Amino acid sequence: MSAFNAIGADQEVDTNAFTPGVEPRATWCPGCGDFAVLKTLKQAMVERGKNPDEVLLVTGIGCSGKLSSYFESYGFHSIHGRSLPVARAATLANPNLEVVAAGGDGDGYGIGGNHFTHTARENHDMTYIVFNNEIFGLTKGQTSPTSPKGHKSKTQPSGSAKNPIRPLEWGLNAGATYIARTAAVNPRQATEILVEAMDHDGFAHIDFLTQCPTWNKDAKQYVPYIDVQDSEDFEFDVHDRDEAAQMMRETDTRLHQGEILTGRFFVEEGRPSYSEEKRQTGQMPDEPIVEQYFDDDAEWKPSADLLDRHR
Ligand SMILES: Cc1ncc(C[n+]2csc(CCOP(=O)(O)OP(=O)(O)O)c2C)c(N)n1
Ligand code: SF4
Repeated sequence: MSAFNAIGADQEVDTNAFTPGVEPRATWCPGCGDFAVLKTLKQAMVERGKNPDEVLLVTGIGCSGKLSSYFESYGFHSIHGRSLPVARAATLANPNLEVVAAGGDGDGYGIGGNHFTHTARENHDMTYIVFNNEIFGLTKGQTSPTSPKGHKSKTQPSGSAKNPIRPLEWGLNAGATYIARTAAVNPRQATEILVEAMDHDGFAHIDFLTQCPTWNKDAKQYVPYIDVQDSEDFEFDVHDRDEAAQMMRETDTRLHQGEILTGRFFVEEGRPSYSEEKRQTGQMPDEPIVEQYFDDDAEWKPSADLLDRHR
Protein backbone atom coordinates (compact mmCIF):
# COMPACT_ATOMS: atom_id res chain seq x y z
CA MET A 1 0.00 0.00 0.00
CA SER A 2 1.24 3.52 -0.71
CA ALA A 3 2.65 5.47 2.23
CA PHE A 4 0.48 8.36 1.17
CA ASN A 5 -3.26 8.75 1.09
CA ALA A 6 -4.10 11.64 -1.18
CA ILE A 7 -7.30 13.54 -0.43
CA GLY A 8 -6.92 16.36 -2.90
CA ALA A 9 -4.83 16.52 -6.05
CA ASP A 10 -2.45 19.10 -4.60
CA GLN A 11 -2.18 17.68 -1.11
CA GLU A 12 -0.53 14.50 0.09
CA VAL A 13 0.15 13.59 3.68
CA ASP A 14 1.49 10.52 5.38
CA THR A 15 -1.41 8.99 7.29
CA ASN A 16 0.31 5.68 7.92
CA ALA A 17 0.94 6.56 11.56
CA PHE A 18 -2.78 6.11 12.15
CA THR A 19 -2.98 2.78 10.30
CA PRO A 20 -2.61 -0.22 12.64
CA GLY A 21 0.66 -2.21 12.18
CA VAL A 22 -1.26 -5.41 11.59
CA GLU A 23 -4.03 -3.90 9.55
CA PRO A 24 -7.30 -5.63 10.30
CA ARG A 25 -9.27 -6.36 7.15
CA ALA A 26 -12.07 -3.82 7.15
CA THR A 27 -15.36 -5.68 7.15
CA TRP A 28 -17.22 -2.68 5.73
CA CYS A 29 -18.98 -3.30 2.40
CA PRO A 30 -17.47 -1.90 -0.81
CA GLY A 31 -18.73 1.66 -1.30
CA CYS A 32 -19.60 2.19 2.37
CA GLY A 33 -19.30 5.83 3.48
CA ASP A 34 -17.48 4.72 6.64
CA PHE A 35 -14.23 4.46 4.65
CA ALA A 36 -14.38 8.21 4.10
CA VAL A 37 -14.66 8.90 7.83
CA LEU A 38 -11.64 6.71 8.53
CA LYS A 39 -9.58 8.34 5.82
CA THR A 40 -10.51 11.92 6.67
CA LEU A 41 -9.98 11.35 10.38
CA LYS A 42 -6.45 10.08 9.70
CA GLN A 43 -5.77 13.05 7.48
CA ALA A 44 -7.14 15.52 10.04
CA MET A 45 -4.90 14.05 12.76
CA VAL A 46 -1.84 14.47 10.56
CA GLU A 47 -2.84 18.04 9.73
CA ARG A 48 -3.09 18.81 13.45
CA GLY A 49 0.34 17.29 14.03
CA LYS A 50 -0.95 14.56 16.32
CA ASN A 51 0.70 11.24 17.11
CA PRO A 52 -1.37 8.13 17.78
CA ASP A 53 -0.36 8.09 21.47
CA GLU A 54 -1.93 11.53 21.94
CA VAL A 55 -5.34 10.39 20.74
CA LEU A 56 -8.20 8.36 22.21
CA LEU A 57 -10.95 7.13 19.88
CA VAL A 58 -14.06 5.77 21.61
CA THR A 59 -16.74 4.06 19.53
CA GLY A 60 -20.16 2.52 20.05
CA ILE A 61 -21.61 -0.58 18.42
CA GLY A 62 -22.52 -0.82 14.74
CA CYS A 63 -20.65 -0.77 11.44
CA SER A 64 -19.51 2.73 12.46
CA GLY A 65 -18.30 1.38 15.81
CA LYS A 66 -15.59 -0.60 14.07
CA LEU A 67 -13.74 2.63 13.36
CA SER A 68 -11.61 2.22 16.48
CA SER A 69 -10.33 -1.16 15.21
CA TYR A 70 -9.09 0.31 11.94
CA PHE A 71 -7.47 3.40 13.46
CA GLU A 72 -4.14 3.38 15.30
CA SER A 73 -4.44 5.26 18.63
CA TYR A 74 -5.67 4.49 22.11
CA GLY A 75 -9.08 3.01 21.45
CA PHE A 76 -12.15 1.82 23.28
CA HIS A 77 -14.93 -0.08 21.51
CA SER A 78 -17.71 0.52 24.03
CA ILE A 79 -21.30 -0.75 24.14
CA HIS A 80 -24.22 0.45 22.04
CA GLY A 81 -24.90 4.17 22.64
CA ARG A 82 -22.31 4.49 25.37
CA SER A 83 -19.27 5.98 23.72
CA LEU A 84 -19.90 9.42 25.24
CA PRO A 85 -19.79 8.50 28.95
CA VAL A 86 -16.48 6.73 28.34
CA ALA A 87 -15.14 9.69 26.39
CA ARG A 88 -16.29 12.10 29.10
CA ALA A 89 -14.40 10.20 31.77
CA ALA A 90 -11.29 10.33 29.61
CA THR A 91 -11.49 14.10 29.11
CA LEU A 92 -11.79 14.58 32.87
CA ALA A 93 -8.92 12.27 33.72
CA ASN A 94 -6.57 13.48 31.01
CA PRO A 95 -7.30 16.87 29.41
CA ASN A 96 -4.13 16.47 27.31
CA LEU A 97 -5.65 13.67 25.25
CA GLU A 98 -7.32 14.40 21.91
CA VAL A 99 -10.62 12.66 22.61
CA VAL A 100 -12.84 11.64 19.68
CA ALA A 101 -16.07 9.69 20.09
CA ALA A 102 -17.88 8.12 17.14
CA GLY A 103 -20.92 5.99 16.35
CA GLY A 104 -23.96 5.62 14.10
CA ASP A 105 -27.25 7.50 14.06
CA GLY A 106 -28.93 4.58 15.82
CA ASP A 107 -26.11 4.48 18.34
CA GLY A 108 -25.87 8.21 19.00
CA TYR A 109 -29.33 9.62 18.33
CA GLY A 110 -31.33 6.53 19.39
CA ILE A 111 -29.83 4.32 22.05
CA GLY A 112 -27.34 6.93 23.28
CA GLY A 113 -29.56 9.98 22.79
CA ASN A 114 -29.63 10.86 26.47
CA HIS A 115 -25.83 10.84 26.63
CA PHE A 116 -25.69 13.07 23.56
CA THR A 117 -27.95 15.66 25.20
CA HIS A 118 -26.03 15.80 28.45
CA THR A 119 -22.52 15.66 27.02
CA ALA A 120 -23.42 18.60 24.79
CA ARG A 121 -25.10 20.41 27.70
CA GLU A 122 -21.99 20.08 29.84
CA ASN A 123 -19.71 21.08 26.95
CA HIS A 124 -17.18 18.31 27.46
CA ASP A 125 -14.06 18.93 25.40
CA MET A 126 -14.22 16.33 22.64
CA THR A 127 -15.20 15.77 19.03
CA TYR A 128 -18.26 13.62 18.45
CA ILE A 129 -18.74 12.14 14.97
CA VAL A 130 -22.11 10.63 14.16
CA PHE A 131 -22.08 8.50 11.01
CA ASN A 132 -25.54 9.33 9.75
CA ASN A 133 -26.65 6.74 7.17
CA GLU A 134 -30.31 7.08 8.20
CA ILE A 135 -30.66 3.41 9.15
CA PHE A 136 -29.34 0.79 11.55
CA GLY A 137 -26.61 -0.66 9.29
CA LEU A 138 -25.00 -3.55 11.12
CA THR A 139 -28.33 -5.16 12.00
CA LYS A 140 -29.52 -5.01 8.38
CA GLY A 141 -31.20 -1.71 7.66
CA GLN A 142 -33.93 -1.21 10.22
CA THR A 143 -35.56 2.23 10.57
CA SER A 144 -33.49 4.61 12.73
CA PRO A 145 -34.25 8.02 14.31
CA THR A 146 -32.97 9.79 11.18
CA SER A 147 -34.85 7.67 8.61
CA PRO A 148 -37.25 9.86 6.67
CA LYS A 149 -41.00 9.60 7.23
CA GLY A 150 -42.38 6.90 4.95
CA HIS A 151 -39.06 5.00 4.86
CA LYS A 152 -39.78 1.29 4.31
CA SER A 153 -37.72 -1.32 6.13
CA LYS A 154 -38.22 -4.69 7.78
CA THR A 155 -39.22 -2.93 11.00
CA GLN A 156 -41.65 -0.57 9.21
CA PRO A 157 -42.68 -2.47 6.05
CA SER A 158 -45.54 -0.05 5.33
CA GLY A 159 -43.30 2.97 5.82
CA SER A 160 -42.22 4.82 8.95
CA ALA A 161 -45.01 6.94 10.43
CA LYS A 162 -42.58 9.05 12.42
CA ASN A 163 -40.90 12.32 11.61
CA PRO A 164 -37.11 12.02 11.70
CA ILE A 165 -35.22 13.84 14.43
CA ARG A 166 -33.27 16.97 13.52
CA PRO A 167 -29.77 16.33 14.80
CA LEU A 168 -28.23 19.77 14.29
CA GLU A 169 -30.97 21.62 16.14
CA TRP A 170 -30.85 18.99 18.85
CA GLY A 171 -27.13 19.63 19.31
CA LEU A 172 -27.73 23.40 19.39
CA ASN A 173 -30.56 23.21 21.92
CA ALA A 174 -28.60 20.85 24.11
CA GLY A 175 -25.60 23.20 24.26
CA ALA A 176 -22.94 21.96 21.81
CA THR A 177 -20.47 24.76 21.09
CA TYR A 178 -19.41 23.61 17.59
CA ILE A 179 -21.90 22.04 15.19
CA ALA A 180 -21.29 20.99 11.61
CA ARG A 181 -22.62 18.64 8.99
CA THR A 182 -20.40 17.14 6.36
CA ALA A 183 -20.64 14.21 3.97
CA ALA A 184 -18.59 11.24 2.82
CA VAL A 185 -19.00 12.51 -0.75
CA ASN A 186 -16.89 15.53 0.20
CA PRO A 187 -13.66 14.37 1.88
CA ARG A 188 -11.89 17.70 1.50
CA GLN A 189 -14.54 19.60 3.43
CA ALA A 190 -14.91 16.74 5.92
CA THR A 191 -11.19 16.90 6.72
CA GLU A 192 -11.33 20.68 7.20
CA ILE A 193 -14.30 20.36 9.53
CA LEU A 194 -12.67 17.57 11.55
CA VAL A 195 -9.55 19.70 12.01
CA GLU A 196 -11.64 22.67 13.18
CA ALA A 197 -13.75 20.52 15.48
CA MET A 198 -10.67 19.07 17.16
CA ASP A 199 -9.13 22.54 17.50
CA HIS A 200 -12.30 23.72 19.21
CA ASP A 201 -12.28 23.80 23.04
CA GLY A 202 -15.58 22.23 24.02
CA PHE A 203 -18.12 19.79 22.64
CA ALA A 204 -17.95 19.59 18.83
CA HIS A 205 -20.78 17.71 17.15
CA ILE A 206 -20.36 16.54 13.57
CA ASP A 207 -23.28 14.98 11.75
CA PHE A 208 -21.33 13.04 9.10
CA LEU A 209 -23.61 11.85 6.28
CA THR A 210 -22.43 8.41 5.19
CA GLN A 211 -23.92 6.12 2.57
CA CYS A 212 -24.92 2.50 3.16
CA PRO A 213 -25.11 0.99 -0.34
CA THR A 214 -26.11 -2.37 1.13
CA TRP A 215 -29.25 -1.46 3.11
CA ASN A 216 -30.19 2.09 2.15
CA LYS A 217 -29.84 2.42 -1.59
CA ASP A 218 -32.37 5.26 -1.75
CA ALA A 219 -30.55 7.56 0.66
CA LYS A 220 -29.78 11.04 -0.66
CA GLN A 221 -26.30 10.75 0.85
CA TYR A 222 -25.09 10.19 -2.72
CA VAL A 223 -26.18 13.54 -4.11
CA PRO A 224 -23.72 16.43 -4.50
CA TYR A 225 -23.56 18.76 -1.53
CA ILE A 226 -23.82 22.53 -1.28
CA ASP A 227 -21.38 24.15 1.18
CA VAL A 228 -23.33 26.79 3.12
CA GLN A 229 -20.16 28.81 3.73
CA ASP A 230 -19.26 28.91 0.04
CA SER A 231 -22.72 29.74 -1.20
CA GLU A 232 -23.89 33.35 -1.58
CA ASP A 233 -27.44 32.11 -1.08
CA PHE A 234 -26.79 31.26 2.54
CA GLU A 235 -25.15 34.22 4.18
CA PHE A 236 -25.53 33.82 7.89
CA ASP A 237 -23.45 34.43 10.99
CA VAL A 238 -22.19 31.08 12.24
CA HIS A 239 -21.67 32.66 15.70
CA ASP A 240 -25.27 33.88 15.95
CA ARG A 241 -27.43 31.30 17.68
CA ASP A 242 -30.71 32.46 16.10
CA GLU A 243 -29.31 32.63 12.57
CA ALA A 244 -27.64 29.25 13.02
CA ALA A 245 -30.92 27.75 14.24
CA GLN A 246 -32.73 29.10 11.21
CA MET A 247 -30.09 27.66 8.86
CA MET A 248 -30.24 24.31 10.60
CA ARG A 249 -34.00 24.17 10.24
CA GLU A 250 -33.70 24.94 6.55
CA THR A 251 -30.90 22.39 6.18
CA ASP A 252 -32.82 19.53 7.73
CA THR A 253 -35.96 20.41 5.79
CA ARG A 254 -33.97 20.41 2.54
CA LEU A 255 -32.27 17.15 3.52
CA HIS A 256 -35.67 15.54 3.85
CA GLN A 257 -36.44 16.85 0.37
CA GLY A 258 -33.25 15.28 -0.99
CA GLU A 259 -30.79 18.18 -0.97
CA ILE A 260 -27.62 18.19 1.12
CA LEU A 261 -26.39 21.43 2.67
CA THR A 262 -23.16 21.01 4.58
CA GLY A 263 -20.66 23.12 6.50
CA ARG A 264 -20.31 24.76 9.90
CA PHE A 265 -23.66 25.75 11.29
CA PHE A 266 -22.73 27.04 14.74
CA VAL A 267 -19.52 28.01 16.52
CA GLU A 268 -19.49 29.41 20.06
CA GLU A 269 -16.09 30.57 21.26
CA GLY A 270 -15.04 31.33 24.77
CA ARG A 271 -17.36 29.13 26.80
CA PRO A 272 -15.12 27.04 29.07
CA SER A 273 -15.39 23.29 28.73
CA TYR A 274 -16.72 21.28 31.66
CA SER A 275 -13.31 20.30 32.98
CA GLU A 276 -11.85 23.76 32.38
CA GLU A 277 -14.65 25.29 34.45
CA LYS A 278 -14.13 22.71 37.19
CA ARG A 279 -10.44 23.56 37.28
CA GLN A 280 -11.08 27.32 37.29
CA THR A 281 -13.49 27.01 40.22
CA GLY A 282 -11.15 24.77 42.18
CA GLN A 283 -13.43 21.75 41.96
CA MET A 284 -10.83 19.75 40.12
CA PRO A 285 -7.07 19.73 40.65
CA ASP A 286 -4.91 21.54 38.08
CA GLU A 287 -2.74 18.49 37.66
CA PRO A 288 -4.59 15.92 35.52
CA ILE A 289 -5.87 12.95 37.53
CA VAL A 290 -4.07 10.59 35.21
CA GLU A 291 -0.72 12.12 36.11
CA GLN A 292 -1.37 11.71 39.81
CA TYR A 293 -2.48 8.12 39.77
CA PHE A 294 -0.93 6.46 36.79
CA ASP A 295 2.58 7.85 36.97
CA ASP A 296 5.09 4.96 37.06
CA ASP A 297 6.99 6.56 39.95
CA ALA A 298 3.93 7.45 41.99
CA GLU A 299 3.02 5.42 44.98
CA TRP A 300 -0.15 3.41 44.24
CA LYS A 301 -3.14 4.92 45.97
CA PRO A 302 -6.20 2.78 46.63
CA SER A 303 -9.35 3.69 44.72
CA ALA A 304 -11.19 4.66 47.93
CA ASP A 305 -8.60 7.40 48.43
CA LEU A 306 -9.11 8.59 44.87
CA LEU A 307 -12.86 8.75 45.39
CA ASP A 308 -12.43 10.68 48.66
CA ARG A 309 -10.23 13.20 46.98
CA HIS A 310 -12.68 13.94 44.15
CA ARG A 311 -15.89 13.68 46.14
C1 LIG B 1 -28.33 -2.34 23.77
C2 LIG B 1 -28.21 -2.93 22.37
N1 LIG B 1 -29.31 -2.93 21.58
C3 LIG B 1 -29.22 -3.43 20.33
C4 LIG B 1 -28.04 -3.96 19.89
C5 LIG B 1 -27.98 -4.54 18.50
N2 LIG B 1 -27.32 -3.67 17.53
C6 LIG B 1 -26.01 -3.82 17.26
S1 LIG B 1 -25.50 -2.81 16.03
C7 LIG B 1 -27.04 -2.16 15.87
C8 LIG B 1 -27.33 -1.12 14.81
C9 LIG B 1 -26.34 -0.02 14.74
O1 LIG B 1 -26.85 0.99 13.91
P1 LIG B 1 -26.21 2.42 13.87
O2 LIG B 1 -25.91 2.89 15.23
O3 LIG B 1 -27.08 3.31 13.06
O4 LIG B 1 -24.80 2.17 13.19
P2 LIG B 1 -24.41 1.63 11.73
O5 LIG B 1 -24.31 0.14 11.86
O6 LIG B 1 -25.45 2.09 10.78
O7 LIG B 1 -23.08 2.26 11.51
C10 LIG B 1 -27.94 -2.72 16.78
C11 LIG B 1 -29.38 -2.39 16.88
C12 LIG B 1 -26.92 -3.95 20.73
N3 LIG B 1 -25.74 -4.41 20.36
N4 LIG B 1 -27.04 -3.44 21.99
S1 SF4 C 1 -24.00 -2.58 6.03
FE1 SF4 C 1 -23.98 -0.47 5.28
S2 SF4 C 1 -23.07 0.75 6.94
FE2 SF4 C 1 -22.53 -1.42 7.28
S3 SF4 C 1 -20.55 -1.71 6.26
FE3 SF4 C 1 -22.12 -2.31 4.80
S4 SF4 C 1 -22.48 -0.42 3.62
FE4 SF4 C 1 -21.43 0.18 5.50
